[in-house]
Amino acid sequence: MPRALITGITGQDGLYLSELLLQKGYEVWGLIRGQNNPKHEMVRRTVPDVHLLAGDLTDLSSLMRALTAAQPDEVYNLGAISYVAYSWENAMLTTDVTGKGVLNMLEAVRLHTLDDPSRIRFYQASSSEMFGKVQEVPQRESTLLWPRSPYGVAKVFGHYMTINYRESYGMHASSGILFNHESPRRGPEFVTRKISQAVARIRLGLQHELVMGNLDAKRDWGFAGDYVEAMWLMLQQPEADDYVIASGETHSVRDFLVSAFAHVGIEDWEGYVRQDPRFMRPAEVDMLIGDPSKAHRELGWKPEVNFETLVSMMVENDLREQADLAGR
Ligand code: NAP
Ligand code: F7E
Repeated sequence: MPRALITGITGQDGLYLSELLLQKGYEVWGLIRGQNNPKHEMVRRTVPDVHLLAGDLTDLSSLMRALTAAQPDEVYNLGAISYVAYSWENAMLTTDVTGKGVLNMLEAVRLHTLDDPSRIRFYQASSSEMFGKVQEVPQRESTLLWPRSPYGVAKVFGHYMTINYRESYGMHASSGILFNHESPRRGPEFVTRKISQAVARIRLGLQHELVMGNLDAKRDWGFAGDYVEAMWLMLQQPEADDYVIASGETHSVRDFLVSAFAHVGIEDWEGYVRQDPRFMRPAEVDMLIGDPSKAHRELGWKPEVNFETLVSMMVENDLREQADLAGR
């Protein structure tokens, strides 16, 4: 039975990846931070077969202890401060967790496998935010990186550190450059879930206004359930490498709004939406669109859920969830 250790187990991707690996017959271990993490129970309920370990990406010795306990064949480093807007307000913390946390995890794996550094396969959750002010359209593995936020800068550090450990120590360390991926499990601070929740509440008469930031930003959105499959595929390759994982389509935030409101039969959506500078960013990533052809070719990976299906899935989920919460 192969064994996997996942950091960021309480997050969107951690849950989907745990389910995928359990289905594949893995023994799954998850790292959870804090002395009384409020998401502990949610993880227990959602993926009861996952073994949970205490640890924090900023604490190297906790990562070493986790490796000793889990004895993994594969490590998926998904833990991060991942909310871009928050990263300006907490740039140093973001650097410590999202950037230096990767170095801590790589170093823990290296020290744990001194006999054979390729014994553990390592996945780093890199991000399309690294492309920032895009230097090429569409973005591919070779596109020059130009991050636009403390989060993006921290991810660039983690990305190059992963490549450096692969080149320096012969580690099987891969970096997945994943474009935005969403789901009903997406945190409500991210724009897609903020919209799907608000649209559901407006339809149910529980909310009357949605306050937004920049509606012109464009993103290449996919479904998280499809994207975790790509993480696993990367670690099954004989050689470690870097891969762009994207849908190859781009849509604006406005497109997402139109589609979400249309799903509940509201066409005159503009009457419900107000923009506020509070949600504008000091530096915006205007447009992202990925070229996933290397992943198609070498991993045989293709996403199954398209944009419209993703929007419907999220709005339908929130209609049910919000109705339940309102006791309807
Ligand atoms: P998420 O839902 O925000 O989950 C982040 C996870 O990191 C949570 O489990 C969080 O734990 C954990 N974490 C935060 N600080 C930590 C620390 N100091 N030590 C250990 N764990 C810590 O993110 P996601 O959407 O699942 O994304 C997974 C990874 O992919 C992240 O690295 C993200 O940056 C990256 N990524 C995401 C996307 C996307 O579109 N979703 C795209 C590209 C890359 P708590 O619950 O305790 O806070
Ligand atoms: O913003 C605009 C905002 O916060 C998307 C993370 O998973 O994907 C995610 O980062 C766009 C931006 O995601 C609001 O300005 C407008 O242009 O949903 P988001 P993100 O910043 O793209 C990347 C790939 C990651 O790696 C990150 O971890 O939407 N926008 N109005 C808004 N965004 C938010 N959050 N809230 C608004 O009201």
